Amino acid sequence: MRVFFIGFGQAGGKIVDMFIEQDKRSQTQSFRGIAVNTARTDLMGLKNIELKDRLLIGQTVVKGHGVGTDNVTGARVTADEIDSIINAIDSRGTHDIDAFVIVAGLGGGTGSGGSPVLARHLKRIYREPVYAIGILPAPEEGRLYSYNAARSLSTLVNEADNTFIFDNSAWKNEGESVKDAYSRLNDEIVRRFGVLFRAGEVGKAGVGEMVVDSSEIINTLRGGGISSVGYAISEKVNPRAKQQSKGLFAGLTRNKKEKSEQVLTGEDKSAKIIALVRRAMLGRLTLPCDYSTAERALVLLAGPPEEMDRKGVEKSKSWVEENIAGVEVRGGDYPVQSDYIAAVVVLATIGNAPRITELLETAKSTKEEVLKSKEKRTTMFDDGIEPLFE
Ligand SMILES: Nc1nc2c(ncn2[C@@H]2O[C@H](COP(=O)(O)OP(=O)(O)O)[C@@H](O)[C@H]2O)c(=O)[nH]1
Ligand SMILES: [Mg+2]
Repeated sequence: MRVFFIGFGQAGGKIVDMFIEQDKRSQTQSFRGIAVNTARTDLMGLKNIELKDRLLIGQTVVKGHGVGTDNVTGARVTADEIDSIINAIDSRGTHDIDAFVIVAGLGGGTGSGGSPVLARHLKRIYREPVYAIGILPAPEEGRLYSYNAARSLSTLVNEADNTFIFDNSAWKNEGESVKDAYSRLNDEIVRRFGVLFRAGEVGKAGVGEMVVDSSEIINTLRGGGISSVGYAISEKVNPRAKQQSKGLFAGLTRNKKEKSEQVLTGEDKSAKIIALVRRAMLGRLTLPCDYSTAERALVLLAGPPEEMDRKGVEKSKSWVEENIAGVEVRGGDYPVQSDYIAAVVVLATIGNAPRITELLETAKSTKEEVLKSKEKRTTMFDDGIEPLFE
């Protein structure tokens, strides 16, 4: 699918920059992207998005210094300057794209406030679906971040056609700070969504047996709400490449297992694919959630054409269907020149995710406390003394 990415705020910009980098190296060029921010330095730090595609907004309000964690200001400057954002998108070209994807960290200010506003306008102007990848803050970032994320997400789900969630707290390691984890987390994000959004594009490795086109991705996502993505990668499947990569030891390492891999039967191939899809769905999801509440699903397999197997794909689709709430499971394969098979499972329109419930509860109690402390501040001076002026 051909995707137009908009990276909003610092996290969003960095991640879209990585999608563009990945696309340059890929066998199909199917991504384009711009970055929007209120902070000049964040835009300067990008590497792959062209300079003319980096848009600074809110200059009259924050003078290029960013809105901090004030997402209300983030939303306001986005609304005020929506025409220049749309102009930047139009000048990059939209006639051949299949979808827009807005990427943002929901806990901060610019991306948190700006992305719901942008989603609304994109939907008003273009016919293509508008998706979002929203990143949830870790609780250790403080309650303001959770509060911002809850407000942003509640708005975003109503504006975007579907919102994929990536939860920073589920992905950072014990004892590791969120900041130290960023680059590893971003790799995980770009790897998963790169496979998903590139589905259906025809590269050098030819056309798959069961091709997934963009309309199938779009149909999977049409229930709206929030979605989560699972991913798994196989061991090296190409014995010749394995041999080469081992250099000096190549001749010595041809053990039984490798030999048997060269004569994989259909049964083996399909078992391998089913196992991989199971690992993708039962492993760590971008948003840990109860997969049995998903309304729809999409199963994607990317790998060398000789490793693909129609029966394996069909069987794994049935397995996913038995495990989710709905009955609509789409899927297929797409060939890439690679030594690995990657499986992506999209769990679309999730009914229950404890992390989201927790986030909304934190936000509610934070709001009540903010209101109470405001009350205290005003009652302290509320003892009948006349102010000098009103
Ligand atoms: N996964 C990931 N999260 C990030 C990254 N940078 C910032 N965040 C998170 O995104 C949220 C918003 O931060 P930021 O993007 O700086 O805010 P903004 O620039 O005002 O939109 C916070 O919860 C950060 O922890 C990043 O590179 N990767
Ligand atoms: Mg920041």
